[in-house]
Amino acid sequence: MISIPRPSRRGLLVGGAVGALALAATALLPMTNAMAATGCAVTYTTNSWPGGFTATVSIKNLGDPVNNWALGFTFPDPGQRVVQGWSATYQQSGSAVTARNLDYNGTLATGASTTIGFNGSWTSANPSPISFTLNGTTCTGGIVPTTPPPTSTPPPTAPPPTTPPPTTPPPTGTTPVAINGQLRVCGVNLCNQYGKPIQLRGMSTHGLQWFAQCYNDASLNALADDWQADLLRISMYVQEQGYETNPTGFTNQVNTLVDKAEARGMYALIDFHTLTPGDPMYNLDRAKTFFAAVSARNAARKNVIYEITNEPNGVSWSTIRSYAEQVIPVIRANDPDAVVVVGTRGWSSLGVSEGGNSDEIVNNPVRADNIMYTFHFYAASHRDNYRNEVRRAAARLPLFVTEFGTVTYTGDGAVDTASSTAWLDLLDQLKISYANWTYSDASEGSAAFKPGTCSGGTYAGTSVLTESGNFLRNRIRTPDDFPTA
Ligand code: IDC
Repeated sequence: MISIPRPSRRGLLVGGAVGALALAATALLPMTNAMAATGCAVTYTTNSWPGGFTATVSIKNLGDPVNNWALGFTFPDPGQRVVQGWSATYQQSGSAVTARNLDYNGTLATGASTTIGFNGSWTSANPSPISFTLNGTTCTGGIVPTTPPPTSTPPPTAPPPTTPPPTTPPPTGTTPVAINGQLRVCGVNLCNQYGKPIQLRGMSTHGLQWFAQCYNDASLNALADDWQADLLRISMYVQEQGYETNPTGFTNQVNTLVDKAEARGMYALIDFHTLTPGDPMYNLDRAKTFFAAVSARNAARKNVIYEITNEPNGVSWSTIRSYAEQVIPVIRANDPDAVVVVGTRGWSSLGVSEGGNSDEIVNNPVRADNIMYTFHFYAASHRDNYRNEVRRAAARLPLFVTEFGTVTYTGDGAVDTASSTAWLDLLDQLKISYANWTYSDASEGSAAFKPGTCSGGTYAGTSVLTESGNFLRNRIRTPDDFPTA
């Protein structure tokens, strides 16, 4: 099928023993994959700032067509790490990195290229790798490390995610999950099955231990159909009469709501709602047990996102990070492709409420891919300085507003319409997904329904809504922007 000689084969022949052996074998036997000729060229470009960098890696296949590939390279400096990748899955062991194709870019014809990338961190120096392998064969077709000297400031924005060609047939349904399918993080965005950045807009339950009566078929129909919501956050408190008092019962309750969301085409964000105590390590064993159960049970579902700790407080970022690095593998073992959201310091304020900022995360990110970081705000309490930090962080970290209120951080008080509008305009502009606290009839300003609503049967329309509920329904039911090509 492939004629000899051709430039790619010549490239291969100078490539060394493995390629030469493979080619010799093809002269005697019919071509099979096991003896396919191999060869590759890699371009590695970085954009670097103190402590961090973005790498763009272009891979060209100079050998026979491949259906799956693994790109290997070694960082020259021991302080270099892959933090967050896109268009491939990354594994790092010591300084050795392996990037493996995703479904859409696994097939590389002879002469075809694909581009992948990642955000990285470095400590003392950030030299480019000097050698790459494709499916085990050293790439001799040219390595072009083009690394300009570090600049003094990070780039203003993260690189655009690469946009894979659609490999999925057009959606047959019109619900958020039917259109977007399995989500994944690409660059700093949440992307759909077409690799396009999207924003999910939805509501958070109140504590399931108190407001279970608010989550039934009628109320979830209203959320999906009348509100046109994309997302249900399922807030399972751990303390305050929550999970710790009945692990099996609360796990089942969460799973039932995952199913109700799925049946209506909504994403389900499973919130392990830690609050007091603020140290997530207090609940580490419970978190492992809970997430092992829900990730095994929901592995095949495309609508599940895991939020592993709600609002860490009074605890260092390095402790939160260590918690995340122990809980994420438990989820990945069962559900390897699901997005995981990690809480941040100071009640998920990116550190701001405890005097810090997002640099602590950028400089010391969680060592896992396909993750996002949590930001929470209450519009009447948190204003410009918080918005400025979100604007700054969003260029460098994938953010998810898993909870926010239109009122003060107590969950009560008057709706601050001006600040809430400024916040949601910013989140829309940055395509940051959000869930509002709360889809409940609690007697507090943050609740969407008037007290007593959940003892009746009507949830749709505006007559049952509070001022906060009306505001959110108006924001959420505007048309979504879910690109499919
Ligand atoms: C509040 C509830 C309130 C409850 C309290 C303690 O609105 O009814 O008594 O928790 O459980 C958060 C938390 C969230 C809080 C919310 C408002 O994630 O649990 O809910 N809030 O105070 N962080 C900032 C504000």
